[in-house]
Amino acid sequence: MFVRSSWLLLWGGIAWASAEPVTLHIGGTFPMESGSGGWAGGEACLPAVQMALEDVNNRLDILPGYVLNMTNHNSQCQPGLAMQQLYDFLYKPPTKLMLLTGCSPVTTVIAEAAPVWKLVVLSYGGSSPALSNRNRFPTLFRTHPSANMQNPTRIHIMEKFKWKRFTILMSVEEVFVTTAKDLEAIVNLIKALARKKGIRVDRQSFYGDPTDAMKTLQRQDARIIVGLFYVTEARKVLCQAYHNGLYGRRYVWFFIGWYADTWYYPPPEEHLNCTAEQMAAAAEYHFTTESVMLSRDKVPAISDMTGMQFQERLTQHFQKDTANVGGFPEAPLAYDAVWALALAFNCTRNNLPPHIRLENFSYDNKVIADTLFQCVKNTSFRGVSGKVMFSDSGDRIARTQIEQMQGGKYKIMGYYDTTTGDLEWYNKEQWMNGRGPPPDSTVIKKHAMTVSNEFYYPTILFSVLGILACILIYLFTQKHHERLVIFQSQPECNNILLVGCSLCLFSLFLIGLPSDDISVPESLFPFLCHARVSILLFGFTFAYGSMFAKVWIVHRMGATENQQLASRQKDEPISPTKFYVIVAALTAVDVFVCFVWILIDPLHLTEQKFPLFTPADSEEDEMIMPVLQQCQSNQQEVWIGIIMGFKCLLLVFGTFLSYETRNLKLRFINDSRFVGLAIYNVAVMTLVTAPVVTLLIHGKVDANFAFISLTVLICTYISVGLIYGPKIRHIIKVPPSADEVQQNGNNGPAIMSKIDQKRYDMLKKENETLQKQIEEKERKIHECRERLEALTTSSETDNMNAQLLNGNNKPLADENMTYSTTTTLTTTIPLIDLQLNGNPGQIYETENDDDRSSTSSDEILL
Ligand code: ABU
Repeated sequence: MFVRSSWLLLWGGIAWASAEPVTLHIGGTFPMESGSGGWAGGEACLPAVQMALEDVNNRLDILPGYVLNMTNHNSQCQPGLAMQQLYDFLYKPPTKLMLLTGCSPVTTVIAEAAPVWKLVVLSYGGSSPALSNRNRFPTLFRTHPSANMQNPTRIHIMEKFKWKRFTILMSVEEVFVTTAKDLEAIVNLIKALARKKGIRVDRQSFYGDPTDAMKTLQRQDARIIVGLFYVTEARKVLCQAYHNGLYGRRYVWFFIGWYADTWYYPPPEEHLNCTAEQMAAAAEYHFTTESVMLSRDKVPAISDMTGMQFQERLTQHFQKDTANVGGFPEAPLAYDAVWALALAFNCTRNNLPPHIRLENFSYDNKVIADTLFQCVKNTSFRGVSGKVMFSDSGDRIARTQIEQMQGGKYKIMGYYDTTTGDLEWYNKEQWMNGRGPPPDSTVIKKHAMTVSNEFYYPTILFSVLGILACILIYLFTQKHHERLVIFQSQPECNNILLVGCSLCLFSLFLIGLPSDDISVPESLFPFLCHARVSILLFGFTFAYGSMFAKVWIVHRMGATENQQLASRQKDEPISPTKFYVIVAALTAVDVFVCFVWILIDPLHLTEQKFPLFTPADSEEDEMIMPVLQQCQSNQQEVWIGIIMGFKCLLLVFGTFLSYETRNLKLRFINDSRFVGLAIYNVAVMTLVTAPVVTLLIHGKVDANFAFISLTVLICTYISVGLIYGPKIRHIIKVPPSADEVQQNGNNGPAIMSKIDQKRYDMLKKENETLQKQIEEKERKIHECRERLEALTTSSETDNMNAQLLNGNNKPLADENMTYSTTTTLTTTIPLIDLQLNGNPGQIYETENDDDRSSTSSDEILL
């Protein structure tokens, strides 16, 4: 049985071998040159197809009894020409069973028309994503992967080098338009999924001449550019890139990877305005992406060759370096396309009904066409380009290879597997100047305009000294609180002044932030804003309010209509509560305004941007944008107006009160004149600083800070100095005992008003005059006494006495009446003051009026 079967098989084989093989005809278009632009892949793909036909025809197990024959045309990658060639295929016998096409524009027109003649089209060189449309191209299959395959790879590389912005520069061909759209769609999808929010893609297109598009790229400051065009246009773009300076350290170009290795050398017939060196310089460090088209597998393909063996065999067809052979990278695809076609024929032959033969195909034979379509669709084999199988849309699935030009040679950087999303990266990339990947756009670095250290630290030093001085003064006055100069100066009120000044000085720490050395996190900025305003505001209110309270009270007492009451009050202690009430009232206004402000229109960080400038010492592509960080409310002007208005009113009113009370002095506000001086100082400084800071030097950080700091420092130092300086000096110079005498005797020069001084001088003068009068009277008395003594001792004494007793006794009685002891007269002196107060001129009038003088003396003595 076995012997009989073997015999029959052998006999059949001999019979088949001896029979004339049936020829199956196919048509092929090959772009042997790129014409006005396109892919000239036929140069290598045609020999590869011929090699495949030869190999298939030599195989006994594939299409036994058949030979494949191909009629081919040079399409020049021109769709119009290809249409004419299609008619040739169709209307010139023999009937073609299938068509092989290369170059997308040609594949597009042929694959769109072929279904009319029930023809299956197999493309070895059509990369256009548009070709994946089954409705438009119902009978198209391709061994060439879609150009879309590179898009996920490109995005992955962008992410790897942290490029968020890139520009597509493309030629207006459907293959590139659809590729660009697919790339944009991926970017939009990424954006939608929020994986990379900032990613942005722009597109520039051109037809034939890229000059204008290149200028636009330059204007747009494009740095990462994905080029989608055929090689002829690629050379034009590169030349323009050279002339427009769009190459070098700051730029990264992505080109299509299937150009020949030396594609950038300008062919003389293209008349490019660039030398080979210029083109090489512009091409350096660009990247390419292309689907892997040659299997590196050691396992032989269906043709019994590995990918490498195929390449070696094909290389022998060319006399020149294969790097310059058009379509050499795609040749494995063309070779595998023939094998796919042969296997599909084989499959169709086996699957046709017995009465229908493959060679009987006609352009209206639906059965053969459908069977052939199904067979191509189900094709699966190991080719020299890798595993060959087709998706539902007729596309080939393949890995992507990434290369970079380094020193004029392409180096493999890695591979990307679209199906798994894995990037195999060899970290061999190089960058101009070796500084890593360039940024995707001019890096604009924000530079916060901060207070310079030269201003900040000295201010802080003086602030600290001021605060320390306030603390020491407080301790000093506490220690000497029993001294009248302190006790009678409303120390509680002065302590509020010290607290206020310390707060004002402390606010300078915050107003100077951020400084060169100290930055403030953005999250803390609102807090800083409110702290600055509140501390300065309350500091001012405490310090100025305490001084204002003093002049206010002095003025009120000085202006009292009942002068007698006022003069009595002048020497009475004043309750500190009065001062507290005034300061508390002013503080309450601040608290209310601050509270409402923070509640309804809080301060927040705003950034005022200033013109960009290029740093002098930077080699990188960066510009500096000065940014002024400000505390801002939506209704800032309103709030500033309310606060400034109130404070200005207080300052002006305080100045007026100080002027009004300049000559008044209360014993228990012994420093009111110094307070007045301090108020003048604060008013002048503040009323000058406020408009200068808000209007003239706004935006000048250092000047602004310097002005505010100087004002605060001068105001606080002078106020504290004026109010405490004399007191400290007095306490140090005058011992406490002398202090008492001075206070009680009312003769302390430091604490006597002008009016008191005048009165004191007048009284002194009057006292002297009275002294003289008394001396004169005593002298007269003395004379009278002497005369009296003399009379009593003489002999005539009796006679005289008789005379006197008879008719002249009145004068003697008067003399006796005016007689008084020395003691009595001396006691009279201080009492003259009282007489002066009642009627100052009286004393002088009574000099020759003994009666009234004695009456007066009697009254005083009583
Ligand atoms: N790899 C060559 C593709 C040519 C084209 O799609 O037109």
